[in-house]
Amino acid sequence: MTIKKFTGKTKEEAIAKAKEEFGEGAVVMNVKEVKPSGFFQFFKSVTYEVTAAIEEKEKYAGINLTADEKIMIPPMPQQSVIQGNAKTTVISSAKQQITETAPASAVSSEDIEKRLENLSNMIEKKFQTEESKEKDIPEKTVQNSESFKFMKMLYRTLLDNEVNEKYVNQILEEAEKIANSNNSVDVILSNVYQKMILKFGEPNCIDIEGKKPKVIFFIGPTGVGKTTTIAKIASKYKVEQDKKVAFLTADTYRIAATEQLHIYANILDAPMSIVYSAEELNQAIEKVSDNDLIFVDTAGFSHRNETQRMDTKNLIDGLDEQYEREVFLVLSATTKYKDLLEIVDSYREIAEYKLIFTKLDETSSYGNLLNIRLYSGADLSYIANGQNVPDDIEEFNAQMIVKQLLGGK
Ligand SMILES: Nc1nc2c(ncn2[C@@H]2O[C@H](COP(=O)(O)OP(=O)(O)OP(=O)(O)O)[C@@H](O)[C@H]2O)c(=O)[nH]1
Ligand SMILES: [Mg+2]
Repeated sequence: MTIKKFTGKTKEEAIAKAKEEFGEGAVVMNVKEVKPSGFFQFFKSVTYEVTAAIEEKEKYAGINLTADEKIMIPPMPQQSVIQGNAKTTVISSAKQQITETAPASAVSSEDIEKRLENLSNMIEKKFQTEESKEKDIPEKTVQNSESFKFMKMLYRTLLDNEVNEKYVNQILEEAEKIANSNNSVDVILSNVYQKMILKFGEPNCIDIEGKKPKVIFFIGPTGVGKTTTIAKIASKYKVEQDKKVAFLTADTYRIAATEQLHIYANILDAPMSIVYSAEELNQAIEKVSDNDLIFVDTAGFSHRNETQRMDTKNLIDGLDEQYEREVFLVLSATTKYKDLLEIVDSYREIAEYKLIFTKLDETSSYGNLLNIRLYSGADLSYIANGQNVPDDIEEFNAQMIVKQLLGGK
């Protein structure tokens, strides 16, 4: 894995530079706002520093980020084996690993170190508790037993966070190769962290550069937050990026549903109309085709309701070919894993979608984000974490979620 920093006037510019050099497989590990300093700081603007990583090219090309993937962990360089000193801090071993695997041109990676340091404190505490329970392990097996206890602790933490056992096993199987090579827990931790970020992949949000107007459908079960999420996202693009937005709703099942979207449209001073069929959809789009983004709200329904499912499918399929479309499946992070599997399967028949998770504020276990990402193979895009429009939404951030899944705060 090669890690390097890129700077730009905006976060997007820095990421674009990373992609230019590393290609589309580049994974953003960290984004930092760099405030100007020094005497002339008031005349300088903020810059952004992005730390990006890339797997070795030939290996990355073969990686499929879906459930049955087999990610090959590059063998650790021999020097990074820290014999008999598993207590070495994450900082030093991660640093050692990074400097050994990165080319000479790569800059240092304090951001990753800082991130891992927090994790390391947490791990260290849990680890000491484990250790005190198993005091009578013979001296010479300490290195192995520490890796073993660490793996056990990791296993429990991921399961506690409701990562499905199948994926926990997959993650640990990968880490086991590192553990068996006598690496310290710190090296194992930094590898698991990086691999989990790769599994999540980059967020795939609305492509605002494409042809205009872009028609964006929001589909999903009842009450997951489709309408609220539309209002949040539309407002973000209108206010922050000066995009022209319009709303359409095909949710004609509930009287209150159209009223809800109407209120948001009024606040944003954006046009809104109701459509009953694909034909009406295309007519309505034509009327607001000078907008950049046209958000289409759909009725929430039980994924077992075949009629409503076909209605939504016909609506999306009926979109005139001249328009670019994106479809987002909105899911609540509080829904049970088993139900989520049925939902993603049944919605797959409607259209190819990207995932939005809502209600992260109502759960402390984010395992389903990884489970569903791996099960469906669909990209994650936004996450919503509260009822406030427009504030409680952000682009999916793999670093934050992986940290939480590994027990960090
Ligand atoms: N806590 C929390 N509540 C949310 C979030 N997103 C939406 N909600 C709430 O969930 C409820 C349902 O939201 P809607 O936007 O009406 O959901 P919907 O998917 O459009 O519902 P239907 O159109 O009936 O299928 C509302 O009370 C929202 O305020 C979130 O991220 N966190
Ligand atoms: Mg709704």
